[in-house]
Amino acid sequence: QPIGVIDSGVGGLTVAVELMRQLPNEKLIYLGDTIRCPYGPRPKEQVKRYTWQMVHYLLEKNIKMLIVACNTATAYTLRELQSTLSIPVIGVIEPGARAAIKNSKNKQIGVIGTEGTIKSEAYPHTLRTIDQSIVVDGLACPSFVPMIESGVLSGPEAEEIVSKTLKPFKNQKNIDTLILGCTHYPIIKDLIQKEMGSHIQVISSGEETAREASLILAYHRSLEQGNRSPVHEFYTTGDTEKFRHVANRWFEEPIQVLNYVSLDP
Ligand code: DGN
Repeated sequence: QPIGVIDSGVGGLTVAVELMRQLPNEKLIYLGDTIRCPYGPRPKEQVKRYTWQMVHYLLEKNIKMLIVACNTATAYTLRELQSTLSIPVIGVIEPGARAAIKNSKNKQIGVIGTEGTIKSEAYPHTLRTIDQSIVVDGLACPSFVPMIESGVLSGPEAEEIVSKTLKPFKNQKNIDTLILGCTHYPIIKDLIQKEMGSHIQVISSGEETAREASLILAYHRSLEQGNRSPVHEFYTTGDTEKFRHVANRWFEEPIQVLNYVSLDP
């Protein structure tokens, strides 16, 4: 069975790459809602509806796990998906938050994302659930996703947009770690890193999300192995029909495998 991955567009590919690297034997089915991208400025209810539409499409494809590789959709829909679906559902916010906390020394963490993600306060909430003393600064970068979806990934235009947008964060905040709270942003990570300076550690959630997916898969595999009823094998050196006749009266379930075996005297 495949793993389903959804995003509002190409951003989730940054997570898909990590999934493919860490889980080379798992098949992915990716759905990017490119035509309705960006999700960032859309109202919560609309993002939820679009997300559910993508999820229903992938459920038809019989996925065994869902990765919501979009921070905006994760912020608005993760809990609902997790409590409704019978398959494991993983979002990108918690893994990203964990990675940032692991990295930060001064406990001052910056988050950049879509307006929706920043407004939802999902990152400050998640970060402080893990460690109450974390100080979080958020900044919405609404121009990044349309720029990336249109294929502008480097050059003077991209540099100018990135520099203008990140200005409020540069040199004014004491953060030592910056979470890319939008799965599109790792695509322009180099530009962001250059703008912020090398003293800031820039964190993408892809790697940590893929690690969580592989842990959950391993756990489910071990559960399956534990629960699968063993198929017993019965052999007789005598008449198999007579043996089966007695066995089937004695056992509640008919015996599946019954073979004649000849042993050396
Ligand atoms: N990749 C989406 C996210 O992580 O939030 C981008 C959202 C958007 O569509 N603007």
